[in-house]
Amino acid sequence: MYKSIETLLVEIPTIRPHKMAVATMQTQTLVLIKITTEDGFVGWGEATTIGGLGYGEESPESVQTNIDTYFAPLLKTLSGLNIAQTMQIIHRNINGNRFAKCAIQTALLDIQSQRLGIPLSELLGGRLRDSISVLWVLASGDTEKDIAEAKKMITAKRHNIFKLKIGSRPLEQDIEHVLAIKQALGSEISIRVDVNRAWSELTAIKGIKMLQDGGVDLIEQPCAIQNIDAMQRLTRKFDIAIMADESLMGPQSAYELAKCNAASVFAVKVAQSGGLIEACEVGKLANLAGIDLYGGTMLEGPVGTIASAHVFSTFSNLAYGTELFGPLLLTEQILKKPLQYENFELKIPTASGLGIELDEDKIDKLRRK
Ligand code: MUC
Ligand code: MG
Repeated sequence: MYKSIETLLVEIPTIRPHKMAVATMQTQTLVLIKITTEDGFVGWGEATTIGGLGYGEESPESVQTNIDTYFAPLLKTLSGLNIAQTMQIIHRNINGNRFAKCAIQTALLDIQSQRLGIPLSELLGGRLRDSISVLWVLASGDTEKDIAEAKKMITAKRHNIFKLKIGSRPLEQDIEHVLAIKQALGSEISIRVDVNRAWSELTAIKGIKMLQDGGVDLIEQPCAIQNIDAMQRLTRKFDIAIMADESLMGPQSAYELAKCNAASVFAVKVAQSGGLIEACEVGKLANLAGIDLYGGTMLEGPVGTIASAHVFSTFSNLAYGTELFGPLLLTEQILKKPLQYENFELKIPTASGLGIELDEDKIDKLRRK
């Protein structure tokens, strides 16, 4: 049934350095998987991460090695099974590796929805919207450059919500930077910050107080991944939204976080969740627990971005929008027709499957040989 299972590492420079507490990116390495079936269907998936091993537990190289060595041979023995049965056997045989599992599941869902002639969102229960709002991340590291970048985005109707990456500088400098941007853009523009787990609880208490008073709307992952107790205390202490990102690693951790009220918003990421179906489960769990949702990114290229968009289109509550801007941070496009960003939103394709067409010549030029 599966004729070939290929993995590709595609190197694309970013439009500017992207500075985060965990890494500074100048290039993104897209991790793509292409599955071709004997009867001529081609499905794509993506397992891109950020900063090598700086962000997640899987690196581009480890995903490629693990898919080529373990996943692909196993998958080739599983012909005739549906996606649920296939993923169950994969889970029984392979521990961890959420990013790789997500990429494989995405490609299988792409194939199945093409086979059925429906957009992938319909296989996940059905979309509630045809487009989703997308914010932009200001991370040049320079306050004036960030303000100019934001103003350009607002004028072009590309983005009107901004997330600022902080945590790598002393607290006072970070706060000054954020509040200067908030003041320059005005009260209408929503400003959020992502600390990428850089603060201790005490620093977080000081920082969040100042940011809340300055009109910032949301604090993302202030403390360490495992420090759920601190997240819980901060969520209780402040009115401002506290969002779990790195701490949220799929349905089980969504349950743990929800159970102890350790966040008021969840940043759902398909790869961190371990798959598109699991990301939907996280969304459902958040709904039941009264936690708001935000559509996160691992700064994927167009495959992971549009797969995420299909998932987020099914969420009944997407109160904080999404950050699906990954392809816009890259200097090269790898689709025959680029994703449609307009009026501050990303359009979700209506064609079957993921609804995108890869430019394989371009990919071949950019891939690591
Ligand atoms: C993160 O921590 O949210 C998402 C957008 C961005 O700039 O970095 C990522 C990771
Ligand atoms: Mg984050």
